[in-house]
Amino acid sequence: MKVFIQIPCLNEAETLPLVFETMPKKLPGVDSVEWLIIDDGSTDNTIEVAKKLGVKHFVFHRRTMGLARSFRDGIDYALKHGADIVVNTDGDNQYPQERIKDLIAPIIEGRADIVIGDRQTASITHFSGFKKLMQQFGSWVVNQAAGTNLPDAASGFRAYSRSSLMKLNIVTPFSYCMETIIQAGNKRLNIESVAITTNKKTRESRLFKNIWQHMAKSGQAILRSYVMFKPHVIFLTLGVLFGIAAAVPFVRFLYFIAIGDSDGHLQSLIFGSAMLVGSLLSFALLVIADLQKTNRILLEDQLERLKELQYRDK
Ligand SMILES: Nc1nc2c(ncn2[C@@H]2O[C@H](COP(=O)(O)OP(=O)(O)O)[C@@H](O)[C@H]2O)c(=O)[nH]1
Ligand SMILES: [Mg+2]
Repeated sequence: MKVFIQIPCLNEAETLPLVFETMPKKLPGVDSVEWLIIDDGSTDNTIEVAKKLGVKHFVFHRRTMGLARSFRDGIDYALKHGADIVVNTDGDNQYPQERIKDLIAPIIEGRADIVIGDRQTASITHFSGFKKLMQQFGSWVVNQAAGTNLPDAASGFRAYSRSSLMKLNIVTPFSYCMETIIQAGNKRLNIESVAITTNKKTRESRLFKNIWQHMAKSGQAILRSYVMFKPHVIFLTLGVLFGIAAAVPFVRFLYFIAIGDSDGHLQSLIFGSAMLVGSLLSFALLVIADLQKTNRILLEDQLERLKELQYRDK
């Protein structure tokens, strides 16, 4: 059993030593623990610091390519080097590395495919009330899309089994956290949560300037996942709403004709027609999205087989 612990880093020279203070060298039930840094074009001495701390595995990006891409490249490296489990933690010492043993336990015991460290956001003191509310709402939306019941969908502190990584494909450039849950849920992987307490904040988030940007980007990622995995939720709802908005003025128009008041009321007819077009378009999009979904499933099946071949005997 080989575990890779990966840390995506963008200029983390200052906080990496803190992270490695609690980084496990050995784990119960594991033969070898490997540390992997994905350097996303750092301009400080992250790499030298990591080497001094004993890191042997690196993935380098000459230019910053973003967190999702870094995550993907880290996974690729780990699978190529025979990882049975990949753990992800952050370079800002936000997560308690000493709890990695609890993250991997459900996978080793064969109960779970993915384990997520639940930050218990309701009790984080440096989160504002609004941020806590939004975290809960975001998790709820993700759970709806994934058919899961996870308390903390945005946590990056996670363990993935090798087989789950063969099935997951990250396509959004940005928020892979929500996307992986929605994909995993729809692919019927078993996701568990482990309650953790986060460490003291070392610095502001570099991924988001403020909570609004965070919400906009997360919203985008969630919406895209919905269109991919649950297109009927969006297009059927839109189609029905537009349909109702069309029916009401049409009925009104017919009613006036029926009572002999055929004078005008053209506005109802025009508005109703526009709504009807909207409704028909939504249903047409639903058919297209459904066909695309079939294509995606076939493609993903191929990809999984390809990965199994590519990483075989590794
Ligand atoms: N690869 C990559 N990693 C990043 C980037 N921005 C932040 N990170 C890393 O992602 C992790 C989380 O970043 P952080 O700023 O703490 O965001 P938070 O999750 O909102 O707290 C850290 O390990 C960072 O080094 C980026 O643009 N590219
Ligand atoms: Mg952080």
